[in-house]
Amino acid sequence: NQQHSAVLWFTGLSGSGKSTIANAVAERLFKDGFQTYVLDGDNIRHGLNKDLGFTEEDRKENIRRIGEVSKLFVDSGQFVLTAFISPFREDRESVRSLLKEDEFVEVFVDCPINECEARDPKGLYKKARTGEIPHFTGISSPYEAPTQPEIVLETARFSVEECVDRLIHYLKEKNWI
Ligand code: GGZ
Repeated sequence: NQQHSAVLWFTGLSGSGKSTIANAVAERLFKDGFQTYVLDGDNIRHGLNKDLGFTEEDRKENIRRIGEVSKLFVDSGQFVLTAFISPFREDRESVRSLLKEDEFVEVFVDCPINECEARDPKGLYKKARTGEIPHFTGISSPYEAPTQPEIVLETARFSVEECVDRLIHYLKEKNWI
């Protein structure tokens, strides 16, 4: 009696709420007895990908490796939630193509840049504006919004709890949980 396994691939600007929502969803799934794992900057960019920065080339490689790691987690029977900006459509589609159709859920964490910049929890937008941080997503580096995401979460309009509920509802509708 195996659980469904899939990647919930969060994409969105810095400060949009990807990690917050991914961790809250993971907690809900875990409490309900599902195997889950969250991949984010803390456990990937500080370890496996610590050789990578934020040039276009490095971001592509970052996402490629995360895609491969995600596939391993899916093969091991878990829900894996990834929280990376993943700014390039082509890279996200490459990850999608590594997996089966019902194993990849693109979750667009949609938040206007002015709202992300107003939140600026780590002061990074401020540093991006002064040029202290180069090629910062949304300021001096592009973000390509998904065109056909499975789910859109508008975090400037809905609370974290509402966004979590939305995603849980999606998984229930699919009969995966
Ligand atoms: C964007 C940057 C940058 C630049 C450092 N551009 O809000 P955070 O801090 O915690 O999340 C951002 C994180 C982005 O790493 P990702 O691995 O998600 O990016 S990508 O998918 O594009 O490879 C931000 C911080 O790292 N950060 N410099 N220049 N975000």
